[in-house]
Amino acid sequence: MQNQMFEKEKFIQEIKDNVKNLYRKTLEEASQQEVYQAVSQAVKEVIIDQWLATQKTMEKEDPKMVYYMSMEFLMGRALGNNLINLTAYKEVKEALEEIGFDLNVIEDEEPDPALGNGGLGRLAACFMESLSTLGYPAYGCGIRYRYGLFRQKIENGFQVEVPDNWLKDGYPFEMRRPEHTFQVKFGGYVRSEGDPSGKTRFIHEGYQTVRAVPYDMPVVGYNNNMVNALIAWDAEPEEYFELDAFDKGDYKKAVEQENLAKNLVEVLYPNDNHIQGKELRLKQQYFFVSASVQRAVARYKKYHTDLHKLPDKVAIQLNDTHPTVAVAELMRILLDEENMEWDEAWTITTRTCAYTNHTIMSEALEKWPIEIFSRLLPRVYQIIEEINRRFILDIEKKFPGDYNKVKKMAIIFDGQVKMAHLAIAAGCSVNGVARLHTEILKNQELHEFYQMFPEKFNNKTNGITQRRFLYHGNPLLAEWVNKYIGNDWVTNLSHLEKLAVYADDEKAQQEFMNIKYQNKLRLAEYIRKHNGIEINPRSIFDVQVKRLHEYKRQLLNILHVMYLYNKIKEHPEMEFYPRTFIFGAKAAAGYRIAKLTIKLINSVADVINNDASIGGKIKVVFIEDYKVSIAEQIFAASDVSEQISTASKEASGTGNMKFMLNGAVTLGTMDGANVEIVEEVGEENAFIFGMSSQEVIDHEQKRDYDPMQIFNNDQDIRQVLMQLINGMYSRNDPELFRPLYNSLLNTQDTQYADTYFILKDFRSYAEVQSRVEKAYRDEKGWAKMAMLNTAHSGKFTSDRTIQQYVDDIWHLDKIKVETPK
Ligand code: 26Q
Repeated sequence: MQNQMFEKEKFIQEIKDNVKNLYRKTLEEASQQEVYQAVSQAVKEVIIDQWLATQKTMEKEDPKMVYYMSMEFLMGRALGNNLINLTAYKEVKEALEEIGFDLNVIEDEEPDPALGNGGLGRLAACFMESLSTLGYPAYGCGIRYRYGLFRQKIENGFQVEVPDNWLKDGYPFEMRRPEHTFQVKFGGYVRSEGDPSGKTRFIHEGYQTVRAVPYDMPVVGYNNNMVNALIAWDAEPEEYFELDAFDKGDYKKAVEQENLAKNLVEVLYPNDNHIQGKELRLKQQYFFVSASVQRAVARYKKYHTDLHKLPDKVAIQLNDTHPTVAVAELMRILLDEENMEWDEAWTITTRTCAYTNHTIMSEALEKWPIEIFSRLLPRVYQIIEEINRRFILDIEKKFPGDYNKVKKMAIIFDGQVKMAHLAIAAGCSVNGVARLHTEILKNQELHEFYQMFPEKFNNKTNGITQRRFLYHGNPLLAEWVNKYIGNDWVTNLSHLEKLAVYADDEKAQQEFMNIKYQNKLRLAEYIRKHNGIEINPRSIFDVQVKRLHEYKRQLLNILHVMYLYNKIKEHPEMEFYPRTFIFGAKAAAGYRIAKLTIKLINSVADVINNDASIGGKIKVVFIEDYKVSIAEQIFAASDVSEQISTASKEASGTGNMKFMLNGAVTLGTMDGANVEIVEEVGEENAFIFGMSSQEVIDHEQKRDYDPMQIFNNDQDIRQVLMQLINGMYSRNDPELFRPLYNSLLNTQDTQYADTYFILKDFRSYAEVQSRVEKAYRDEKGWAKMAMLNTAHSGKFTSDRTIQQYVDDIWHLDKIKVETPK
């Protein structure tokens, strides 16, 4: 490799110097954490040279940039991936070995920055990495939460949330950039006055302000000297001397302003696919959006004078509706600060902004009460009212006399501001995140909008970065792939296709399965250490890791485990291939049914794992605190990838792609991107079950599904459900799991029983699970299937996804950064 930047002796000396300068210690005295900090500093220096070179190139070439706005960036650890992308991983590993350190152990010293919940946040992180690797200029814009997603502890089988103080030892891969501070204003009122030209001006007064101070985190491209920035905004109170309210004796306001800043960025909301309409959340949204839009406009004005051409240099992508207030903020700046006319400002805004939808779950559609919105953001609200007024005229023009359409589509209706409607009206593009999802948006959820703006709708099937989820997470497999087909796959994943010719090659099969076995040993060791459970590395590793949500149906999985356990107890002589069911999931702190499902999984694990009579045929493991770093190891070690959401509910899924890349076989429904995975790998290399999305939608519309009939007619299902309420898994409190039982059988006030069709799909799930077992007994057949999954996973790189965003929406040009001297 061409790495003079990591020349071994020099690098070792630098680590020694860093330890000395940072901690006044010698290497021998330094802790692992201190060595991690010292190594990271050394790596950061190299990155900064490339960062400067990238900046220079951008100044010279003046390319168009995308601002990817997201409330969440689930970056995962930086050190290892930065080394990989600097093509210095091996060199640094060797250098560290020479001075007695293990890079893997050093990497474990880094906290996982968990500034995201799950899929949406991790997608943003993969996108940033692909943008840099492909050489596209981009800023990620988000919030520097003091506390990321909670750490999960399991106590007595229950989830307990512990604060995630990720900044406590200092985070080496960030840079405070106070020179890019902006003011963000909240509250107050709007006064209008006519100026001499006769134009009405709107003046915002009596507001509170917060200073938005950015911390830039480098996002290193693979082997191309390109470094983009993730701008993570911190909030600081306005300094006292600027606070004239304080001089006027308004002590209360001064304290309020200080508290506002402190609370704003305190913590990430731990909800995933579920809205909590909290005022503070709206404050967070406007805070980072306003700062980001101001920065984008300021940067543009540094090099250009004509704001009408903003869309030639700036694209703003809204990661779901959470940053949608950006469209109104851009309008505000153009109208109030740049004195533009409405139509000019509107043309610029709509050409600049684009919206990605990540869900059709109705409880995740963002709406804000007018009362909160107008009080917190009075001027922005006025602008949204005007957008709405004009939009309603357009609706009436498109659907004359159809008041129902206005009702359904208006941005402000029934006392609420509907963020998705605003995003669709004010953007040039609306995209779903998998083909099926986009079709459902067009034909069902957003059908009226599709009729009105067919040209805006497009699909961008999600992807993942192979640099993290194969190269870094599964080094043995990465090596093996290199041996067979070279390493072009690192930047062009479609090359994996070349592995297909080895699928029948016995030697290749053995090597492939042996690597899987080594990875299973690594995970088994982790589980032994963290859970105190011994698992059989020769068993089938059957894995479901993702956020806990009813629609994802972890409950279906664990009910099926209970069913298998009953079968084995009834027929001890029955042939049964040993299986380890592995779960990992965090539940939103206030999501009662989700938390109870975690308890059920742990209770079932307790009973089954300690029942010597079944001879270890089944083990159940709940991995505590599922997060990006352990995820990488889990994908590498999995045989079966559980993707079992109720069809139509999972917009895409991205975990499904990470498993596939690592040679795990999908067991899933025809939902989200599973559909496209099956298309790529072939039906014979996946295990598909359950209702189709159309069947689900039909039942939902007809409201004709009755789970009680299944309960009454299927004795195995009945037995399992009775075990939820007879104390079999909750000896001391037989009623503990009653809410789960009720969720499946009792019609609730607002919901139907078994909203997610668990009983309806149970038989089909059990049947496909028994086919998995049969298939696994055929060692060669399974090896072939697993290998073909890796071979056909090329489509699911985020490089492909990003290229499609660039081609269809952003229209960026690549830049080429020369190696810094
Ligand atoms: C909104 C308001 C208040 C509090 C929280 C939220 C909130 C936060 C996070 C709402 C939704 C989310 C996250 C959604 C999410 O992760 N969606 C997933 O996005 C993935 C990437 O596109 C898809 O693969 C998944 O299918 C989808 O569920």
